[in-house]
Parts: sequence; structure tokens; C-alpha cells
Amino acid sequence: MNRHLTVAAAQMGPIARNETREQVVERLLALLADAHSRGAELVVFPELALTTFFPRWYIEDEAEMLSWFEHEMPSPATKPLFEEAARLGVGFCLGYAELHTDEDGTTHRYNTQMLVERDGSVVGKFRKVHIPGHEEHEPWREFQHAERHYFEPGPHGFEVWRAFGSVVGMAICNDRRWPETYRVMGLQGAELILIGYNTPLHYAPDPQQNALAGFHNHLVLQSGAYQNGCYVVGVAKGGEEEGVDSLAQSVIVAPSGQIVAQCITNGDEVAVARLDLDYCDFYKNTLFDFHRYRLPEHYGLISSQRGAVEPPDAQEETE
Ligand code: ING
Repeated sequence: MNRHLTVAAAQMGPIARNETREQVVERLLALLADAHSRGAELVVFPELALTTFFPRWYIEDEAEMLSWFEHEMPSPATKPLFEEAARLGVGFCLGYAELHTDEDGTTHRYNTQMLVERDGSVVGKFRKVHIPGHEEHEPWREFQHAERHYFEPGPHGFEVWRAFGSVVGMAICNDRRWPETYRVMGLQGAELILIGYNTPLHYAPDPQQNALAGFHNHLVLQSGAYQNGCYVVGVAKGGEEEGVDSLAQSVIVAPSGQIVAQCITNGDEVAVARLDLDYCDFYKNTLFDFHRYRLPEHYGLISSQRGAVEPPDAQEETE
């Protein structure tokens, strides 16, 4: 009997700047109930699902900046979500801004996703690795994308966990655009990768890309799934949020690269699919049998070199 898991992409529409955590949790509870009523065992929420996408503003006041972060998870405001999910026996993946303090008292600000099992236990946390955008205020932009002002990269890279009867990994937003993200988890046997995102439809450094936002989103999610023989769930916070129109189009993608479920609005919407986890083997044991076909001895540059290094100019060679 094949292993099955019913998964929901719980897309959110805009979260207003003045929407309280409690108001947002009400929306998350409604999405959870909808997903559960449709058989979902795992519900995936977007990146930074508790607040508006605050990196669109460059906030220097420390207290105001930290007001967007969670000092604990679950917090008093999110406890109802954890309790209801456990009551329903539904696991979930929740994106939020995390303020973390090390044993030595150092504080860190991460863009984080937490994975919670159906019994309410915390499976693990992922901290976004690829932090896009910019560090300083860039007033030339219609709106900021100052994630590098707010977040530092996660220190643990891309881990996977045995959970939900599967091998589950996580990534956040810009991580989904880098093939290394999926391959590192694919090399750990990931069968299911959960990815929340907030993607403005306007890309200030190259507005030509604006019209391709939806194509690029599905391109990278489908490629990652296919090339690693795993399911990928991409979940948006979309719609026009504080004047910034953001991509929705949440999807659940199969190891074949096919989209098995998708959201059709840019608001709060649940898309559900019953996944056959053993279907991954049709790709992991054939075309993408890593152990049989990969040749790491030829891939060294991928992990040893950061930026591109071009060959020397022709005339240099003759000198
Ligand atoms: N957002 C973006 C992403 O990779 C971005 C960065 C913004 C890309 C606008 C393209 C256009 O989807 C996050 N949050 O990483």
C-alpha cells in the first residue's frame, strides 16, 4: 500500500500594516478549518504569514522594527492556531519573522518557517538562506525590498526531517529560485519541500521581468520538483498589500513537474491535493537516480566558488 499524504496550500491575500496578530490568526484558523474539511493532514502557510511584508519599508527605529518580529513561537497570539491544529490532528508550516537569542545573549533576526506535526509537536525550524533585495535605504525604488536590512541568512542551511510519514524540507521565497536549494535537500532524500513566498509583481532592478513573475515562479518550483523527484508546495501571500501588488498563483507540484493543484484567486484560498509519496520513486529511481548518474567530481565549482569567473581574454593567452 503506497504512502499517501493530503497537503493543502493555504494562500493568503494581503495583510494590512495595522492588522493585529490576533486578526491574522483568525484568518489562519479559517484556512486551517477549510483545509481540514477537505482532508488536509498538512497545511502550508506563506512566508511572513503573521504580518504585512514589512521589508517594503526601510524602518530604522529599533523598537518599530522589532514589533514585526516574534520573540517566541508559539506566542500568545499564535497559541490558538497551535491548539486548534493539534485538536484537528493537522500539521502545518508557518512563516514568520523570528527574533532569536543565542545562549551567549546574541540576538539574531531570521526569516523563518516552523514545521509542526499533527500532534502539535514542533518538527523543526528553517531560516531563509538566500536573502534578496538590499541592505540600505534605496529611495529611488517605488517601494523597498530591504530584506538584507532586516534578516541575516540562516546558519543551518537546508535540512530535512522525517515527518508526516515522509522526508520533508523547507525553503523560503528567494531560496526557490536557486537550484542548489532543492538539490541539497534532494541529496537528503526529500520527498516534499514546503516554500512560502511574498513576491512583488514589480522588480525594480529590471521591470522587464514583471510580466514574467508568474512564469518564473512556476518555472523554478516545477524544475526543483522534477530535477529532485519530489513534491514542492509553493504558497503565496498575494494581492495588493499596502499598495504593492504581489504574486499569488500558489501551487502543489508533483515530482513529474506537473501542477496537481493551484489557487486561482489572489486572496485567502486553499488548494488541496492527496499526494502519493511513493510516486517520487518513479523519478528518484530512474532518470534522477543520483547515486547512479551524478558525477560530483565535475561539480566542484558549485560549492567552492561564489561568483562567476570568466576565462581569460584571448590576447592574454598568447602573452
Ligand atoms: N521575494 C522575492 C522573491 O525571490 C523578489 C525577491 C522580489 C524577486 C521582487 C523578484 C521580484 O520572490 C522574497 N521575499 O524573497
